[in-house]
Amino acid sequence: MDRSKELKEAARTLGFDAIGIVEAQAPQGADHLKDWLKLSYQGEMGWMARRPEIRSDPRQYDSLAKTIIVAGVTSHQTSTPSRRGRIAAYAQGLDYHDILRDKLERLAQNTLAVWGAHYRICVDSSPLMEKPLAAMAGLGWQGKNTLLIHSQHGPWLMLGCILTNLNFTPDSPSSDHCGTCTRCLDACPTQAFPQPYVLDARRCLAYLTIEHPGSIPEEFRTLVGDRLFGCDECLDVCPWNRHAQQSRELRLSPIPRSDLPEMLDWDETRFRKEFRGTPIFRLKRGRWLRNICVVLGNIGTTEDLPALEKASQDLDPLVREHALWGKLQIMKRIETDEN
Ligand code: B12
Ligand code: SF4
Ligand code: SF4
Repeated sequence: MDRSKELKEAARTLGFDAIGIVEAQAPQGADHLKDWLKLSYQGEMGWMARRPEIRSDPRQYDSLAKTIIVAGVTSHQTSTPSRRGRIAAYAQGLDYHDILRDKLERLAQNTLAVWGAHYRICVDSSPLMEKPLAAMAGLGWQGKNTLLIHSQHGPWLMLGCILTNLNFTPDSPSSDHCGTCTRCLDACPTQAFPQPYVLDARRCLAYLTIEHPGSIPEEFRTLVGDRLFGCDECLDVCPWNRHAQQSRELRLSPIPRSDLPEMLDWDETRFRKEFRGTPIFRLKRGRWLRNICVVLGNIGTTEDLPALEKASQDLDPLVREHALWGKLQIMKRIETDEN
């Protein structure tokens, strides 16, 4: 059998939802990374600005690479967990970085290693532009929300790549099927798209609740709504969701969570114990409690005040500041309701 076919067959057996092959080269539009950085759209993600010439050209990252295999696993969840506070679909279960790395390693071991090839696995944190590479490998197109849209799985594929020194027949790139649709741009609560296909991360709730290290700017706090971790607004509204199915990857299934006031009381040890192996673990306790305080400020009731009161004495100033804000918001709501 042709090696590309064998590889794709092995990927399907391992439960990948999409796979494609692209020659190792700078993806189309890679130059826009520099425009994006010039506008400081990366905010405090300093690692995005480090050595952009490597991020925009995979050959500079791995000089042996001739081919990039791009694979995806859908994170789509069809049921909504009942607890207060929303977590982005990709982060409701175990950490997708570990899951994809594990799957890609098995794929490489079953194929590339048998063929004696050099390979390197990349999931998210390596300096690669995964979305434009996926588009060139035929998995879909980069939509106006900047995400890779797959014709069956919509915007829900989580991506990972294998760089290898073997040559394969590449797949053809997909064309843009956004047409006149602007649903994602219109749905964004913070107007984070300065223009279609471009995101200012500093305004994005995924950035503000996950990557942003400090205090959440006041202008965005009410817009956070009940989002505890990440945001799925510009994914949920995409019409290419109509055929999207529940993820078959059981490790991505939602893990039951405690209620917000209870989690607000957790110390570092308890936080680590509860969230080890999940994406929330990377946030560390301070940012997680910061987010809980903002969400309670937006949706909490009188019953949440004692937990916020306690958190307003926390040793971490980040938690203290947001707990005071949360308490004030609830008290303002009670006052308005009484008048
Ligand atoms: C940094 C980062 C973020 C940042 C910035 C996001 C962004 N759009 O750049 C933040 C923290 C905000 C973020 C949020 C999310 N992320 Co993220 N993130 C990344 C990361 C690490 C790098 C992305 C990147 O290179 N950005 C830089 C810009 C320049 O890239 P770009 O948007 O692709 O730029 C293209 C266009 O915008 C255009 N362009 C850019 N500037 C300009 C300027 C002009 C003038 C023009 C014309 C065009 C243009 O050209 C560029 C090249 O094609 C990737 C993993 C990786 N290694 O690739 C994951 C990744 C993109 N994230 C992912 C996910 C799932 C999310 C969230 C959905 C999580 C959530 N639910 O909360 C949100 C979605 C928000 C959104 N609409 O993008 C997935 C996306 C999978 C998919 N199907 O597309 C990835 C691929 C991780 C993975 N391994 O699966 N993320
Ligand atoms: S993830 Fe949410 S805040 Fe970020 S761009 Fe999409 S809709 Fe806007
Ligand atoms: S919501 Fe519409 S414009 Fe946005 S990515 Fe989906 S199809 Fe494209």
